[in-house]
Amino acid sequence: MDLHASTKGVLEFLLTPSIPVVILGFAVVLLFPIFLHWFLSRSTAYITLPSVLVAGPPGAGKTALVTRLERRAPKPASTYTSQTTNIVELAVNEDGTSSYKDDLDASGAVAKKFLVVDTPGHGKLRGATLARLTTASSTASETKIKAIVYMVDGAALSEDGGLAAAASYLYDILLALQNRMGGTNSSKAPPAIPVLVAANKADLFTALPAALIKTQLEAELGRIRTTRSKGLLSSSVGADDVDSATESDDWLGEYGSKSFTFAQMREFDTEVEVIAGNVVGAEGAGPGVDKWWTWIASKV
Ligand SMILES: Nc1nc2c(ncn2[C@@H]2O[C@H](COP(=O)(O)OP(=O)(O)OP(=O)(O)O)[C@@H](O)[C@H]2O)c(=O)[nH]1
Ligand SMILES: [Mg+2]
Repeated sequence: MDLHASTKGVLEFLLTPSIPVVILGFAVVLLFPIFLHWFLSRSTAYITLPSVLVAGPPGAGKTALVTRLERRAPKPASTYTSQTTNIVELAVNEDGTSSYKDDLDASGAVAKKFLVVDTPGHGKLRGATLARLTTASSTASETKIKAIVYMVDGAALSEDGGLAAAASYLYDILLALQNRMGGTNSSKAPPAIPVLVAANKADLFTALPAALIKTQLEAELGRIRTTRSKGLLSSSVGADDVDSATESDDWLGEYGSKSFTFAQMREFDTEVEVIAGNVVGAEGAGPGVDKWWTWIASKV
């Protein structure tokens, strides 16, 4: 009886038009979408795994590397020119010490899962890869790119056009990272994305050592920088018309510096490291992929 009376009281209160009830109704109507948004954005952030972007000119060995890591086998799958992005899920143990050959699922160890994104190297398909870098800055909950592996064919750099092809794509990527750090007007900078230049095919005797690849790439990036800035000047009516802000937007590294070095990217919170290795080749013919794996494992 008592319960009956109290429910009746509550019902009566709710159904009588009164200020508190109207306010309560408005609060529910207004707060529900906000709560729903908070709930949904929280759950998507949870399922987005950290990812590592593998980019580089065609034929560098990106797909070979990704399939070798995915299969945990010494031999990669036979590859062909990639036309689409291929994403694989990999895992490393909590302290990042497990080898890519370890099957963490089988051993039941606690593993950090992450994605490796193999992108096509063809010039016409690079837009999507570069767009991933610029969208990563706009909202934090989107693709969580933790690192970039930029692959080059260490034996093709000395060939005709090999160095130019390797450097021009790298220029675009580094410039995207630089603008991403400098281009935000919010005080909070986006998380830094380090770059590994993976000098591949070290098993071939024509492959250059990592230190030489580093200086050659730096020199070529410096040349590209000069060429592009001259293009900017001559395409405008007069030098005075050049908006200095847009000009420095296209200038990689320390503005006005004579030669480019990867160390200049530190100003934009971007570490660049060059490590040689090889995906295929006989045991002992080269350093293999272990150093690259260790680098990747330390960044995810
Ligand atoms: N000798 C040698 N050859 C390699 C090595 N890694 C990859 N290759 C070969 O290089 C060729 C190109 O490799 P892919 O993995 O298809 O190159 P990619 O970077 O994915 O190229 P795109 O998909 O066109 O951008 C293949 O024939 C590989 O077998 C290596 O470490 N040493
Ligand atoms: Mg490929």
